[in-house]
Amino acid sequence: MFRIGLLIAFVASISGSYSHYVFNNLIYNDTTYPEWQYIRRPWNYDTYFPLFDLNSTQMRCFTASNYPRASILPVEAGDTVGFNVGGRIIHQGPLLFYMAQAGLGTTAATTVGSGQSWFKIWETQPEVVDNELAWPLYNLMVHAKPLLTRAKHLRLDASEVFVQIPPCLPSGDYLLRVEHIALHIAFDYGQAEFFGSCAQLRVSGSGSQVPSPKVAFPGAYKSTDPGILLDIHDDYPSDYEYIVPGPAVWTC
Ligand SMILES: *[C@@H]1O[C@H](CO)[C@@H](O)[C@H](O)[C@H]1NC(C)=O
Ligand SMILES: *[C@@H]1O[C@H](CO)[C@@H](O)[C@H](O)[C@H]1NC(C)=O
Ligand SMILES: [Cu+2]
Repeated sequence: MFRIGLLIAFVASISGSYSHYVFNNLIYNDTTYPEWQYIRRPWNYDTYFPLFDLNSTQMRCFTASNYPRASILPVEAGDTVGFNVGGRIIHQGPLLFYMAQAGLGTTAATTVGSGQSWFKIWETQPEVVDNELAWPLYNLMVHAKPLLTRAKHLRLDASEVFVQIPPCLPSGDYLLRVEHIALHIAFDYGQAEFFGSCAQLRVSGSGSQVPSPKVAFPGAYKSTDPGILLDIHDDYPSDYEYIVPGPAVWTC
C-alpha cells in the first residue's frame, strides 16, 4: 500500500501543473516585466499543460483565441532578451528561439505569424550523459529510482532563459517565439510535449540582412522527425549527433 501511494503521488506530481512550465515574464535590461505585459498569454497559462498537437495553429504562439492584448517592447538589434520560466524546465529536450517579422499592415501586437515567416535564431544541443541524451542547461538531476527508472530525465533548473536578438536583423516589429520540446516520453508517437510563448518586440538598428530559411507553424515539424520521435533513454554513443527539429539556425 505504501509503495502504491508513493507511486501515485509521484505520477500526480509529474503530470500536474506543478511540474510543467510556461514562459510568462519578459526580461530586458535587468528588468523582469509583469506577466503577459509583452508576452502573449498562452493557452496553458493557468494549467501549464503541454501541447501535443504539432499540427495545430497554436504552434505559432501557443495562444488561445481570447488572450489579452499585450504591449510591444522596444529593443535594439544585438540586445539580449530573456524569459522568466513559470514553473521549471524539468524535462529533457531542446530549447529553441524563433522570430517572425510582423506581416504587412500589422504590428507585433496584431500579426498572427501565419505563412513561411519564422526563422530560427537559437537552439540547444544535447550531450550524451550515461549513454542518454541530456540537455546541459537543466543540470540538477533528480533521481527517482526505483519508482520510475525512466524518471532520470527529470531535472530542475532553468528558471530564466535568454537569447540575443541577431545584431544584423533589420529594424521592424517581430514576434520572438521561445519553445521547449520535452522528449522524455517521445519514444511514443505523438508524445513530444511543446511549451512556448511569443514576445512582442519593436527592433531598432541598422541591420539589413535577410533572415533565412523561413518556415511555417504548423508545418515546420512532423511527428516522425528524428528529433521528435526518438527514445532519448536509448544507448547513445558519445559522438551521437541529435538532429534538432525545424530549420537551420540563421546567423548574421
Ligand atoms: C535599455 O538599456 C539601454 C542602454 O542602457 C537604454 O538605452 C534603453 O533605453 C533601455 N530600454 C528599456 C526599454 O529599458
Ligand atoms: C499531424 O498530421 C500528420 C499528417 O496528417 C499526421 O500523420 C500526424 O499524425 C499528425 N500529428 C499529430 C501529433 O497529430
Ligand atoms: Cu511533461
